[in-house]
Amino acid sequence: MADAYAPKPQHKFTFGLWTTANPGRDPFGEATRPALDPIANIRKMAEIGAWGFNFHDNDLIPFGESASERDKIVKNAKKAMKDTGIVCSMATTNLFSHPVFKDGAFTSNDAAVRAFALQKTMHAIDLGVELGAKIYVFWGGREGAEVDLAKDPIECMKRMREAMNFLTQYVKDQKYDLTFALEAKPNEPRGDIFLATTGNMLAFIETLEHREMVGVNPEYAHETMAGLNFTHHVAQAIEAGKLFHIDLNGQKMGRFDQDLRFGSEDLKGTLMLVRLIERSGYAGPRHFDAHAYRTEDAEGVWDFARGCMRTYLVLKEKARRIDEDKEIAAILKEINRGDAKLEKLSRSYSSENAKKLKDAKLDADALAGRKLPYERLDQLLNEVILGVR
Ligand code: GCO
Ligand code: MN
Ligand code: MN
Repeated sequence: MADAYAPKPQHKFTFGLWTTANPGRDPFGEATRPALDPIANIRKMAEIGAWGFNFHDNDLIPFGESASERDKIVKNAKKAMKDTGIVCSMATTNLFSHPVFKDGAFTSNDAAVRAFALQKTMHAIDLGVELGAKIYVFWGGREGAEVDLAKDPIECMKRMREAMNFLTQYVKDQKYDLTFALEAKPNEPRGDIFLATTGNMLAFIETLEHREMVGVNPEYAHETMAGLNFTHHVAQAIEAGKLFHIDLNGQKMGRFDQDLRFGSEDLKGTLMLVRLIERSGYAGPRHFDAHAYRTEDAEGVWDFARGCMRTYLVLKEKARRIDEDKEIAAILKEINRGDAKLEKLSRSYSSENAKKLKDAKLDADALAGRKLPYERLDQLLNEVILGVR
């Protein structure tokens, strides 16, 4: 569809190799689609207008593959990139599929498993950098517990910190141009996952040795599973200068991790998210971490992928309309009431300001009576979404 909503590399859309290669397997049923070769996957992403692809080490190189086979696959990936212009924007480690990680990776109670996780991650970082990745994501799917007695949660925080300090130093030593983005999730596959929300991650990052190299990779589905407002979490990350990457998808609140097509649920919330991202100056990838319904066949996967990008661009256009709407602007102006005299006193502390503020005449009843026309505001927003405004 070559119209105003056709995705182009400049939009910086990316997909994980695991997203479009998802074969439709779930805990109750086998795959419903054939396996997709990673090189064909990369080429197809480029063809439909994606700017980049992301991958877990084992999405590209099967676990335990020989060095010569690894080099062959890397060569083919580089050729696909050269032929199509697609870039590798992010890489990550699969620290969840192999049974060795059944009780965690960096937070495992077993020192040898923790060492193996570091070793695997260093190799995967080398691979990501070789393909040009500038961002490295950490999603600790197995870093959690079902039996709290078995895992000391304070010790697990310390182990996680040790791993991050070790790996940031490794990146510095290698002189790699790479930053880390930590991705939170409340549960699944573990009963509870440590560092459950983006807010937890932001606090944890401040305790790291090379915190300037580490930001977050919030995912729409993950905060939504926990019943939280995803846009607010992204906003906090932006304000802290820590939005390094983002995982976009769709999710019904409070359910299992559904990883639905972007915009397939909560269009209004999703629009607020796109508006936030676009107004923030965030220049990183718009990554879709989602997959096609299990009911789709191999071809339907690409309807899913096209749908994610198209919906993003439509919502971006809707966001522009909202910001150009005169009635909406008038209401926003009305409710954002400045007061130069009072703000001079309240915006920064001095003993003199404090004293003046304590004596200031502020009529709470009069303030409470000020108009806040949110019914009208939200209706206008709905009408933009519904396409009648
Ligand atoms: C999930 C996660 C993963 C990660 C991916 C990259 O819930 O399965 O979102 O898809 O994003 O492993 O680290
Ligand atoms: Mn997810
Ligand atoms: Mn994700």
